[in-house]
Amino acid sequence: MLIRSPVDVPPSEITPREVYLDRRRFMQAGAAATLALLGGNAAAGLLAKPSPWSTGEAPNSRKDITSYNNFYEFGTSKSDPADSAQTLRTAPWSVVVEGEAGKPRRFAIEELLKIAPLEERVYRLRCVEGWSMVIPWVGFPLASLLRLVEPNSRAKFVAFESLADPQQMPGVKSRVLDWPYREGLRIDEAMHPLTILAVGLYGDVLPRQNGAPIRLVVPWKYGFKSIKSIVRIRLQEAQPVTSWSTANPSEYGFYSNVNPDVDHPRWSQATERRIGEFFRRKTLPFNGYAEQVAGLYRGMDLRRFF
Ligand SMILES: Nc1nc2c(c(=O)[nH]1)N[C@H]1C(S)=C(S)[C@@H](COP(=O)(O)O)O[C@H]1N2
Ligand SMILES: [Mo]
Repeated sequence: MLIRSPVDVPPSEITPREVYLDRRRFMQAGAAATLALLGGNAAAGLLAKPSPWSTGEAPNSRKDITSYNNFYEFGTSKSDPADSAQTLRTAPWSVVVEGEAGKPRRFAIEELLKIAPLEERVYRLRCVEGWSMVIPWVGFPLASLLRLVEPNSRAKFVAFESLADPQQMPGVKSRVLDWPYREGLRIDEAMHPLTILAVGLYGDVLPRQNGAPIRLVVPWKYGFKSIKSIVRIRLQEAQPVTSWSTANPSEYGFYSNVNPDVDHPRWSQATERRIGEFFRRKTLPFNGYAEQVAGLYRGMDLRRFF
């Protein structure tokens, strides 16, 4: 057997040790996550690289993040999702990516976990109700998935749908919203590097109440844009119909960018209460992400396009 000594190997063929170890750890993490998803509950670490897009702010506790939730498919009170979502079957799971694309197809969750290296993104989340949290998500850019299906020139918007199974989701039997939960983004918002699909938080697979096994996170918009437990993503020419603007068009617009200057008709949006804190703090334009995203809306009247 011929064994090449290191000096014979051209430098371009040598994988730096760090990169190699990293790659191996990512593969192991992917396998562990798949097992956890298949097994339903097993706690398994999701290895994620820290991302430069993270805020330096201290995250909320795992307890806060997993016990104070909005997920109306499981009821409308903050404790309902943690209590009732444990019946959600997260495996098998797949997401259809269809519409105005050259290569539309269905992706199994196992494939989605491998689309791009997983990153830890510590993001602020501002709910339209006036509270906020800081959450250490694990995910990857939505753009990485969309590029795989090759959007065509008619793909101006992206529509998203959650699972709506009354067998697993008791809230779907009620009429609070028109199911399935629907959301949408303009294509440039969807392709923005801050927009991620989250598959975990605090280094573990996503708890069911937070939208397992895969949910959207758009940190500069009100929390309701960050749709949970996604089963369908459609590229389309028309602006998508969304659950909240259908339920109440004067209160919830399509854009829903966090904006302290545009009040909700029934309450001010100027301040927020960070869960775990006592005093309210000022809400920042675009939830503090103005530097990164304000350019997407240049020339638009943000009172009209709220
Ligand atoms: N499918 C679905 N997605 C949803 C919701 C919902 O009721 N159903 N609630 C939204 C709202 S109002 C908020 S504030 C966030 C909350 O996410 P979290 O519970 O993980 O903090 O999820 C959003 N995504
Ligand atoms: Mo929300």
